[in-house]
Amino acid sequence: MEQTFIMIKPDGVQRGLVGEIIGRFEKKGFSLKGLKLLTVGQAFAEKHYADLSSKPFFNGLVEYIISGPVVAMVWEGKNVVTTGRKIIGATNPAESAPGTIRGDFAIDIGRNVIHGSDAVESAKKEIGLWFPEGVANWSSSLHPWIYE
Ligand code: RTP
Repeated sequence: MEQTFIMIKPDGVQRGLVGEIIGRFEKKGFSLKGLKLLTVGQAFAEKHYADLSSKPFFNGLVEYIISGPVVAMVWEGKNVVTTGRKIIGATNPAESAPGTIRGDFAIDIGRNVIHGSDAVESAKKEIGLWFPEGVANWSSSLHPWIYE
C-alpha cells in the first residue's frame, strides 16, 4: 500500500491545528503509520528541502521550519500521495480551494501550515529521512469498509 510523508509545520502546531489535520486524514480513511513531534535543526531542514536550495525563499523557509516543533507523520492508503496533496491544497493558500487544509487555514505561502510529499519517490526519500527507525506495522480492521 502507498505511503506519504506529511508534516504539520511550526505555524500549524502553534495554532493548535494538529487535531484538525490528523482528523481530516483519518476521516478520509487513511491509516496513520508514523507520528512524532520534534524540532529539527538547520542541517536537517536544509536536507529535507535540498531540492529548493537555489530558490530565493530557501533561507526563510529553513528558518520557518526550524522555528518550533513540527509533527512528522506517515500516512498509508490507496493513492495517498496524490490524494494527500488534494486534501492539503495548492502551495499558495491564495489559490487553495476552500475545503482544503491550506484553503481553510492559511493566507500566506510562507505560512502554509503543512507539507506533503509530491510523488511516491519523494515520499520514500522523506520517510527514510524523517523515520530512519521505521514506521509501525499494522493494518486497520476498517479496510473492508473503506476499500472494495
Ligand atoms: P511543501 O513541500 O511544503 O508541501 O510545499 P509544496 O510542495 O506545495 O511547494 P514547494 O514548491 O516544494 O515549496 C516548499 C515550501 O516553500 C515555501 N515557499 N515559499 N515565498 C515563496 O515564493 C515560496 N514558495 C514556496 C512554502 O512554504 C512551500 O510549502
